[in-house]
Amino acid sequence: SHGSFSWDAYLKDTGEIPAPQSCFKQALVPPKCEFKPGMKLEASDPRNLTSTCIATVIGNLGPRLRLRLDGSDNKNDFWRLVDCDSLQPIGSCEKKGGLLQPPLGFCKNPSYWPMFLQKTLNGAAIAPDCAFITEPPTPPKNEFKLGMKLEAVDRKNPQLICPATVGSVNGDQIHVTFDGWRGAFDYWCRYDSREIFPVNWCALSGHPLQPPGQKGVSQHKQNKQGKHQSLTPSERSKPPSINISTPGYKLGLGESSPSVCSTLP
Ligand code: MLZ
Repeated sequence: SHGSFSWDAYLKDTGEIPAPQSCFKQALVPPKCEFKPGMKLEASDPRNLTSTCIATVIGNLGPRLRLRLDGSDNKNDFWRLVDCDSLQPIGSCEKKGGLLQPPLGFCKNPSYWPMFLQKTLNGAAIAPDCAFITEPPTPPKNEFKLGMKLEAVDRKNPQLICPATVGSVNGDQIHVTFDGWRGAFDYWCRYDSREIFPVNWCALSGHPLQPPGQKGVSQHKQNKQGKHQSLTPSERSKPPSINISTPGYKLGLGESSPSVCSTLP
């Protein structure tokens, strides 16, 4: 229903096969989004996973939320599925005996945090408990095979989900390669990443799906085994031992100067 791209014709055309649903840590039926823009919730800070912060829903695409940490700037928005365990209702942290933390890069003096927190929550729209969906189970092992098709978040443009192919498998990691692009957007992730989805997930969830790129399309059509020869041998060889690309974390200003941040809009 979004755009003109159809998996059906594309898969027939190329003779390639979708990765089975059982490969993915995703619900059989994509969850509904009960969050509305402006609602507040608790989220773990993508730049500091041990701390729980207040976040505001900026928007959503289907069941994916665009979130901003209160007290952070508008350059560090991140995306989470509504069935993600790192999201919880306001009050959950306190119930567990924890304390809400300012985000990394808090835009005010740390001594102002308690007052900031009080003012932030006073009169705020609070996301209802029913909006938080239990995370789906993790598949017991990596069942992805070379050449299988999927839909994947473009981490450089994290609002986008795009047609992709498993370019390599190494232990618990898979190499996500984007169809019709030359490799600049490709990445390694764990098989149980929440950023990869079965074919037709976007259509089922109401999320837009980008069409494949136009780079090397003729090569792609010759390539019925799903081998992606646009990658260099070194790109294909090994996953990184540590994943330094924390979702939602844009490298840039402010890391070493947490007392400074840009003005909120
Ligand atoms: N504006 C960007 C979008 C690229 C999206 C690629 N997704 C795999 C460009 O055209 O470079």
